[in-house]
Amino acid sequence: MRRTGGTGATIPPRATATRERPILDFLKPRYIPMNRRRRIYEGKAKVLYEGPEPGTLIQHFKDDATAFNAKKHEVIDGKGVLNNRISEHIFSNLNDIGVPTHFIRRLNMREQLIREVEIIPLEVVVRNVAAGSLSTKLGLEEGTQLPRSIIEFYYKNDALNDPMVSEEHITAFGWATPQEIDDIMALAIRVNDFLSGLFLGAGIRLVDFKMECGRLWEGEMMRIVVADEISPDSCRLWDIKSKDKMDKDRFRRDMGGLIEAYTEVARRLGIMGENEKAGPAAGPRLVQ
Ligand code: AIR
Ligand code: ASP
Repeated sequence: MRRTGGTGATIPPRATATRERPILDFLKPRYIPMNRRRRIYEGKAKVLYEGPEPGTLIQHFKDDATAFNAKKHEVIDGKGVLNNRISEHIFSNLNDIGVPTHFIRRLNMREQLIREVEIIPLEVVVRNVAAGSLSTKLGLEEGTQLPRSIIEFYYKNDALNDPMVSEEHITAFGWATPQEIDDIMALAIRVNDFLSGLFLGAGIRLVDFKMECGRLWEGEMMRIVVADEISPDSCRLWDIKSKDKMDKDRFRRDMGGLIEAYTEVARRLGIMGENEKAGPAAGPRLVQ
């Protein structure tokens, strides 16, 4: 497997002779080097590793960008780091306003600790403005404001190219129950309202986004939570004034400038450290 650039987890030096460890040493928490961790799942842009405690996983953001069901693939240095930070910001805000998510905390530049959930095999897309596949399908000009927000479901299946499905398909094939669909739609609306406001405050229009949900088991109880990631890879974000694209369409449509756009999203959300706001015009800085 390709190793990502130098920004991955740093591996602290390990005790050399295992046999010399004092008894009970195993009780101490310790880092598990990346290559020793059990890999649970590898997707196109992320890897999931076994977490430090039962019921947790580590979500690792790669630099890989794919489009059109991985027919187009490129490694874009730094994308994983930006998506990790942006997704952390969004998920921790969602947790704070009482929208349940799988997110626990960010661990390092590329990784976050998450709760293990049973992923529901649906991509839930919420649209506010016509763009992408909706524009193509219905012949709507990109940028047309929709009469109301529209929720769509796609069946997560690469071999089938993630086909759009209806609630009828979802319940008939047992991917989710009618009650779960209600919960997913209620979550999708709350996430859309929150994200629209968050981005509006940063001078960005939330055109549409994709989210995934999972079942979180707590003893006998189960609830639906927001899972996966929410980042410029999974949203369409347009600058309000210039209408510039600040999302993965820059890659899909060969426009270039993806890292610059994602960095600008992070900067406007106020999540880049003071030192990362490069340039002499950045104003006074905090002395650290
Ligand atoms: N999306 C869908 N599958 C993967 C992703 N990331 C997101 C797109 C876009 C929205 O879902 O990034 O924000 C709708 O995509 P489309 O292609 O159906 O118009
Ligand atoms: N998620 C990708 C896209 O938005 C599809 C893929 O990875 O193939 O185009």
